[in-house]
Amino acid sequence: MASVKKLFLQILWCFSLISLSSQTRSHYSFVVREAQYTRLCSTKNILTVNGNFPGPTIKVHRGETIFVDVYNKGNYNITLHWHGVKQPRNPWTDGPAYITQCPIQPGKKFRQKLVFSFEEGTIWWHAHNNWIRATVYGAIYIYPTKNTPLPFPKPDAEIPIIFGEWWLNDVNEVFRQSMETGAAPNISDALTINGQPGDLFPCSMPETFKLNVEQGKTYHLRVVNSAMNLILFFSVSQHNLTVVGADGMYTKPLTRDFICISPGQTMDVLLHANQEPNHYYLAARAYSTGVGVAFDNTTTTARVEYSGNYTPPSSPSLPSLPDFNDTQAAFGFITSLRSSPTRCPVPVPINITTQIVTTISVNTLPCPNGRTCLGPNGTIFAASMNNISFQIPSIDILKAYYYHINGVFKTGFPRFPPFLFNFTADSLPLTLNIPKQGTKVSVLNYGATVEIVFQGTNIVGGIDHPIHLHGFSFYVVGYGLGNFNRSRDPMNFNLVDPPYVNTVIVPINGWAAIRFVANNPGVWFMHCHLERHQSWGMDTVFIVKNGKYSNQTLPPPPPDMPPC
Ligand SMILES: *[C@@H]1O[C@H](CO)[C@@H](O)[C@H](O)[C@H]1NC(C)=O
Ligand SMILES: *[C@@H]1O[C@H](CO)[C@@H](O)[C@H](O)[C@H]1NC(C)=O
Ligand SMILES: *[C@@H]1O[C@H](CO)[C@@H](O)[C@H](O)[C@H]1NC(C)=O
Ligand SMILES: *[C@@H]1O[C@H](CO)[C@@H](O)[C@H](O)[C@H]1NC(C)=O
Ligand SMILES: *[C@@H]1O[C@H](CO)[C@@H](O)[C@H](O)[C@H]1NC(C)=O
Ligand SMILES: *[C@@H]1O[C@H](CO)[C@@H](O)[C@H](O)[C@H]1NC(C)=O
Ligand SMILES: *[C@@H]1O[C@H](CO)[C@@H](O)[C@H](O)[C@H]1NC(C)=O
Ligand SMILES: *[C@@H]1O[C@H](CO)[C@@H](O)[C@H](O)[C@H]1NC(C)=O
Ligand SMILES: *[C@@H]1O[C@H](CO)[C@@H](O)[C@H](O)[C@H]1NC(C)=O
Ligand SMILES: *[C@@H]1O[C@H](CO)[C@@H](O)[C@H](O)[C@H]1NC(C)=O
Ligand SMILES: *[C@@H]1O[C@H](CO)[C@@H](O)[C@H](O)[C@H]1NC(C)=O
Ligand SMILES: [Cu+2]
Repeated sequence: MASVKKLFLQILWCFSLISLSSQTRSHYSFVVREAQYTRLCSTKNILTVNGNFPGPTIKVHRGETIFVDVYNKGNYNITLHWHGVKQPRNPWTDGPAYITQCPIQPGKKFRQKLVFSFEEGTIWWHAHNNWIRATVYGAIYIYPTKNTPLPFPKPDAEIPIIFGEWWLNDVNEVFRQSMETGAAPNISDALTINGQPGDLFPCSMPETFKLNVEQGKTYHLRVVNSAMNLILFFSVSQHNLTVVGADGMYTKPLTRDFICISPGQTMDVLLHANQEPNHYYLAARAYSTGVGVAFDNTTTTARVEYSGNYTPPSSPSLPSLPDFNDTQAAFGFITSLRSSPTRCPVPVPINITTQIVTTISVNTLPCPNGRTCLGPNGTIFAASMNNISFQIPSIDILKAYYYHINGVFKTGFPRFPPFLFNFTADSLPLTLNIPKQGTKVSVLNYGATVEIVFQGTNIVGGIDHPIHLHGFSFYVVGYGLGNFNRSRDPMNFNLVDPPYVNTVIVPINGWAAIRFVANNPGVWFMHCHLERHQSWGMDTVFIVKNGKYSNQTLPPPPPDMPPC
């Protein structure tokens, strides 16, 4: 009898384990294919994963390793990137095309391993070649390890808030056309929340995303900015937002009435439903500072709808958002984010072995003979880091590095700007506009402590740039306006509780400084997450050499790496 009871209890225990972990999975199938979607009264085919837009949510616990089988059943080359997953010793399935892999061609398949380590909270995944990511993206939820509590009161429910951009025309055609003409790509026709533009757009009201809330409860918003080219402000009418995580790392709680988030950034945000039962708008629109730079100036909305007996207004009030060019509002928020460094895998690096200062610039290239170019003054738009406009090679850099294939890339990315001038002067000589072109990488020793200062410039035109690094999170130790001054600015660095993130917004007319430990061997892309700047060459690559021990060494590639 006792043993039967024990068996029964054991079975019960197994079931409870299953139900606890049933929301997470260790294997996913992602089928990339076209599907028909209607937005703004017009229907078109877009690339999706499993027919969903946004794509499926990956749910894991901290520290797990999972596999995603990616089938390409569309008509385009594709690669998928797991944004914010550090992938220790596993650049092979990181995803950026021609950096760590050749694309998965139509009809082909690639099994991608996702190695989660210290990430917790919310990150995301997206396509990483050309402009495919415009419709191919989704969220990644990372729960704490079993039996570890959250560092904030357990929310009553979790809700994705995934921002995107929608083009009425085929977005791949928008990209192709801009590459052909050298002009800036056409701006989007709508911003979206979870794929929906919201009530302010024609034909959109019935499908507007709704957050159904109960007064007194707390909601965990898993916020992802997967827009292509826009930093965003967002806010909920008459409610505060409390940020408790950013880029897959919990932060000290930060309560504000609006949030500023760039493409590539993710945030865990608590919304307390503490107002009168009613309908309220959640809204987002652009933060865009480039003088004369066209941008999608529309507002996307979702509705927060309280349960209860009341008559909702026919149109709830919109939250007030900062002006589109309010840098003070944006950076007032951005510079208030703080980590709890005890949660982070490495302390803030104090002794720096590798110092890098790089300009980040928009540029122009002369129009080749016989072509008509539609960039400024008949040129072609380009962009650069330290005056090198990155050229994507035709074999991936990781393969070339691992198998010693010559001629794919060059080492010696400059550690300092090749030419010093007043980077943030109001107007600069046109002779500075034209960058060099090349595929230059920085080689780092294993364990190097690296500091990078990103210096914005006003060449062609200044704007804020969200810079994203693959393979690492980094501490943002400082921001400033004007030209970075080595003898003055480091004295004000925050080496106590700087945010630990994977994307940093470099302010217009200013700079930002980051620090990280190069403890992840492999090939790692770094680029502006405004997609047009990435396409124009505001990119570079780090190669981190192997360390002494076998656990600090790049393993061989998986057997099914896509060929070029
Ligand atoms: C881009 O915009 C231009 C000007 O409005 C228009 O002529 C062109 O057709 C657009 N291209 C695409 C791909 O939408
Ligand atoms: C938002 O937070 C501010 C500052 O903490 C507080 O004064 C205000 O009452 C809060 N508003 C709401 C709606 O909770
Ligand atoms: C953006 O749109 C608003 C409202 O439609 C308008 O008042 C404002 O002038 C626009 N701003 C820019 C920079 O286009
Ligand atoms: C923002 O743009 C408006 C014009 O729309 C301009 O009047 C204002 O000076 C700008 N503000 C900043 C901080 O650049
Ligand atoms: C930094 O270097 C100094 C001098 O070499 C050394 O005394 C100190 O312990 C180092 N600090 C860290 C955190 O490694
Ligand atoms: C650089 O240009 C800015 C904007 O014109 C000006 O305010 C600043 O004084 C200049 N800095 C130097 C070092 O010349
Ligand atoms: C970049 O390099 C080109 C070619 O050497 C040069 O003409 C240009 O002035 C440089 N620009 C900057 C900002 O260093
Ligand atoms: C285009 O030409 C005008 C007139 O020479 C100049 O003021 C402007 O800076 C140029 N723009 C670019 C991006 O070359
Ligand atoms: C850098 O800062 C130092 C110390 O404040 C100052 O003496 C120096 O003039 C500054 N350099 C520039 C180029 O502004
Ligand atoms: C790797 O092995 C070395 C030596 O056994 C050990 O000190 C280190 O902590 C291990 N882990 C990593 C990530 O280097
Ligand atoms: C797809 O990728 C393959 C392998 O790199 C390449 O040869 C081919 O040109 C690509 N196709 C397109 C349409 O870009
Ligand atoms: Cu940029």
